[in-house]
Amino acid sequence: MNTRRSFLKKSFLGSQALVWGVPVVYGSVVPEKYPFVGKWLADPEMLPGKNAGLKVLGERPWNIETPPHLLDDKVTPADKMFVRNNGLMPEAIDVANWSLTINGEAAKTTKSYSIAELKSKFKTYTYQLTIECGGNGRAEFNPPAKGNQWEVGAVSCAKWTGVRLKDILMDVGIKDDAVYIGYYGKDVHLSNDPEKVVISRGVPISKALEDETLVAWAMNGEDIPLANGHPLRLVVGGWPGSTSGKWLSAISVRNVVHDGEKMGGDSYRVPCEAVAPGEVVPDENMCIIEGMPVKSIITYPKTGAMIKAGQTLPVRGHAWVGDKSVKEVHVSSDFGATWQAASLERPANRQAWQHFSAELKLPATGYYEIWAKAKDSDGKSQPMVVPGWNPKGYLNNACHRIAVKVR
Ligand SMILES: Nc1nc2c(c(=O)[nH]1)N[C@H]1C(S)=C(S)[C@@H](COP(=O)(O)O)O[C@H]1N2
Ligand SMILES: [Mo]
Repeated sequence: MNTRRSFLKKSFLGSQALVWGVPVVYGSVVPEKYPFVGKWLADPEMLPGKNAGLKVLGERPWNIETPPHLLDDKVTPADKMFVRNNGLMPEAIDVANWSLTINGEAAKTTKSYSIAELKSKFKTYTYQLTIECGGNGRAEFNPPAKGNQWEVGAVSCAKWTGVRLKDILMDVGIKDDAVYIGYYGKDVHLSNDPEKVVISRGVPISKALEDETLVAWAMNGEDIPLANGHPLRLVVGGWPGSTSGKWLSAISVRNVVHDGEKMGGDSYRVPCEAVAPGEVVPDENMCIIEGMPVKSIITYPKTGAMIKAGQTLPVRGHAWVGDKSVKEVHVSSDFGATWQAASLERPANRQAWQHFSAELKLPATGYYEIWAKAKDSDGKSQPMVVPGWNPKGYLNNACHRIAVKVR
């Protein structure tokens, strides 16, 4: 880990000898400030353990999305998990001395726990939990919304192991006026100013007390990857990813709606009532995003696949929805004129995505689009078109479409 980290550091400093984290083979030939053509195209493997096929949207801070065909696993492996950082990852993490402090005006007392204490004091649970960035799908909004231009791959569903936040909060004791929790993490502000908080979001106390809301130290049975929050993170399944605080060091129990960094303004908030695209929305008409809307992705085949004529095409993917469950998934190969029911599996547990699969008959050679559409347990479907424009481009749950060619 240490060598990887000093290696990372060199490339962050923009050393002319390294591009994409590797030496420039003929580097001695070029002048000192030579602007390397490939400079801006970071290599996802510069982050320890990440897959070379991921798409880097930015490297300061790191923002990396997973192309849908790399999300084909039922349980997202560490190397294929997207990364959404708002600041710089903490360095020199000392797991033995890491602590989680519970405080806040609605906590009966202030208490700190080491990771070893969390493990020994409370019962351990493992849940598979969907984490989707609130801005997943932002790239499709028009007028465009500022921010990382996520396509469909800012979503993951790994197996998280830890203790229930509820058990910790019960051990500390919460007052009757507790309405919200807010997290704090150990990442560093882009300005390097230690006084500045990168992000400090939270959820209502009712969500914090759900069985599946975890303080986790492991993912898929191993240490959490550094970029995904090692050594401790909050995991709030089904809500915007921004509520799942990484590098977790404190949780405040609040008697007001948490007012931490990125809880107000346009951050993770959308117009309470629909607005015209591009409209300026007054602050008091903005509402905090809660459970994520129903959505699905096609993870097989890969868009652009060439298929031999006369075969049926297996199609598969996942569907998910914030606090409900997915009831149905349908697929279409004729631009939505007809829809075929996919077979849909039950989730591993609440707030885990559900796998779907179907066999499609594609009658002639030529170009096809495969569309998928999920419906939740309240009867709400994904829209065919990009829904509800909002200033920061959140909550695009439009149907995923891929293209294939039969020849
Ligand atoms: N401390 C901290 N926690 C954080 C963030 C961050 O920048 N710092 N980003 C949030 C956002 S916006 C998302 S979508 C998820 C992404 O989780 P991942 O990077 O593990 O995929 O982490 C959330 N937790
Ligand atoms: Mo996010």
